[in-house]
Amino acid sequence: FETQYLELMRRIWLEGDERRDRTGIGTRSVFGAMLRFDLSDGAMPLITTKRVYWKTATRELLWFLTGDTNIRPLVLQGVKIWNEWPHAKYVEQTGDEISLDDFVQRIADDEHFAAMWGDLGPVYGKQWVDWPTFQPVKGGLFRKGRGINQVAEVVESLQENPGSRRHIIEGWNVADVPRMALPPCHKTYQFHVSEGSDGKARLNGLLYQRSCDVALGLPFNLWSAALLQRMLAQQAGLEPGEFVWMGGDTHLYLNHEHLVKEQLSREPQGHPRLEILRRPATIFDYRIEDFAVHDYTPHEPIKAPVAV
Ligand code: THF
Repeated sequence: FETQYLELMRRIWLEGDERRDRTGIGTRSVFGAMLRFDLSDGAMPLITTKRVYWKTATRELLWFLTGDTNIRPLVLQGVKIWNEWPHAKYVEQTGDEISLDDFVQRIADDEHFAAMWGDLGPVYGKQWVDWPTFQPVKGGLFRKGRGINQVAEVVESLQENPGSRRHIIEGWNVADVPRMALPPCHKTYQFHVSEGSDGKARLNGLLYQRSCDVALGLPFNLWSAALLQRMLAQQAGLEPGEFVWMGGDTHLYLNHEHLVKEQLSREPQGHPRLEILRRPATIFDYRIEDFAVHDYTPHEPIKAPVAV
């Protein structure tokens, strides 16, 4: 599997179109890409040619499942991956040239400040578990309805109607996109139940990602999507099946050249496996301690700046 990832990286670097992007850094990019991975026997698409902080990605996924969109709970757990966006917005809107570190410290120390400046808008968490609805009332007015918990509905539909082609979790809320700090990249998840050769029902998953930072984001996104699939399989009483990843604009940032060169010089090593240590009552009750990774002996981390 990892060979597919490295091959994609090589192809983008050598053959990708060079284009200017929203962040001003510039990318090389291909449009349309696919990776496939078999999750049976605990196998996970965890990259070994650099160390991937799978616990960080797991904390992020658990935070999505709480429905929260404020970075404070992540900051309090030492997860830094969303800090740049609220910081940039704060500096832009107030003219206060506070450093990123000082800003993040203030988010941790000051609950009121965090409520004002730590929110990313109605991003993943909100759409996944509380997609806003409106009901028409008299006179062309609308009243706020109860939000839709797409994740709970998928768990239910997997159990009640496994053969359905509608097991979908969608992040791209067209009406809400303008209010998001960043529109969703990993935007559509589809799940699918098939019968394995052993006669057991297997849960397959597909993630469609509209835009993909192959060096920094993709290792996180692969882990998180496969983890969500494993959790859903456990909840629905299914065996983990195949995981398929599809990318739209699939790119490498030009300032990630050192990472690309270094990573392409390395060989994958070992076959990491994920063990889920207990079966929580619902999909919303998992904790970080529930996950153990075995046989993960990656190469050294490779640092690279995130484009904001
Ligand atoms: N924007 C860009 N330009 N790239 C992304 O990968 C990305 N995301 C999320 C939203 N916007 C994005 C944020 N996710 C890292 C990892 C994931 C992120 C953002 C940053 C990162 O810096 N990883 C480092 C350090 C990890 C750590 O400190 O724990 C790494 O080496 O992996 C993709 O969805």
